Amino acid sequence: MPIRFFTAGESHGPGLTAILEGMPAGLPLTGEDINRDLRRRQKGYGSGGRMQIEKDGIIITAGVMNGLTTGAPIALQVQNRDFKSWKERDIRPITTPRPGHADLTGAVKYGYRELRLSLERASARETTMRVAIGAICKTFLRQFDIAVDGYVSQLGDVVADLTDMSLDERIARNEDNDVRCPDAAAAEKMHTLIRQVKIDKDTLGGVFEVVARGLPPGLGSHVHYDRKLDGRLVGAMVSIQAMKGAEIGSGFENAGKRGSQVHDEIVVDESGLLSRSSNRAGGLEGGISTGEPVVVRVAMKPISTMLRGAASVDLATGAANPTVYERSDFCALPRAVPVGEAMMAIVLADALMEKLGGDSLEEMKPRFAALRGNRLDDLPMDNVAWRFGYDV
Ligand code: EPS
Repeated sequence: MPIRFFTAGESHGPGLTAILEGMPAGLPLTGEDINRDLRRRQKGYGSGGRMQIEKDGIIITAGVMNGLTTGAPIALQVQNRDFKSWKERDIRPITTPRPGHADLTGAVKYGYRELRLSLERASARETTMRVAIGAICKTFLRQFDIAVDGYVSQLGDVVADLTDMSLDERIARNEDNDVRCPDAAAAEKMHTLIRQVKIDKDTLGGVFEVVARGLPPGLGSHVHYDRKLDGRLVGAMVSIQAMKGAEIGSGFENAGKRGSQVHDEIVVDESGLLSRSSNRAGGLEGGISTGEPVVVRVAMKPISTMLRGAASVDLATGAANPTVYERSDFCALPRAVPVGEAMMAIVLADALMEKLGGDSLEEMKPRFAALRGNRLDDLPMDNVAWRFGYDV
């Protein structure tokens, strides 16, 4: 894989760190390219108090000189402002695990004698660095006119009506309101639902969609499981904290239909360009991009930290005990959209680099321009009989 990255850091520790390796040399990159998405990740109705404390801003300490990437690993840091209120404090132990969080599973795995040790690293605070790395990958993809965006399509039981809205329109409206939903009427209902859930001391999840436009055909591969772009995208999405499902295009809806109602017909225009009359495959066939927009839908569970508490067991006493509330979000779905975009950008930048090779943007640009496309001219067929030719 051309791209590798690591993140490190605890939710309430001094800060977060990341290293991204594999970016080519010569990519113009500023802190603002990253901060724009960091700000988007901090904005969204349904957040708890933490987002008022943090003001995430990137510090780049390696791999970018004079405004251009050098091809060396890029090192990134973000400070946790909240750390100053934890620094000098004796920290109360947590011994009652929250169902749905990593409290119990982390303690079983690592032998922790205090559950905060799981919480600190399992926290979605870590997504700050995924967004930072994703923003660099988006900057790389923009060099090839590839855009990655997202929006909320369902929050709790409120489903947006997007049937008559083009992808371009959905994306143009994704920042119109504080729940990132392009359907204004649904957005209002979502807002009301979050307000109610706060009163009820409960939490909410939902569904968001991430879309890549401008991706060339031919990225990924059908030849092996770990090179399939659909598998890589779904894996990346469910690796995000609280994501429990992901589908390509209308995957689950397609499952209930007949083949004739599902598959995207291939048509050719007078210039010899092949295209599709629909995109139910979500831009991927055989684990390879088709050239249509890549669409991934992601299901987020409601956050497991609930103000009302949940039935659990105090591991220190062995007695049934409801969970104790730790400050958290009521609904983080709108803020998860930039995180999903980031993971998609990372996977697609990786797949594009795999296809192009090269160590600098200068080398990659002409290779991109020469890629085979969806044109009859690009696809000469021999149309003659042949043999397998194996000597067995
Ligand atoms: C989180 C709990 C909350 C969220 C946090 C994720 O943090 P705190 O307990 O400090 O209020 O706000 O998200 C972030 C800090 C962030 O930057 O997104 C959790 O338990 O996952």
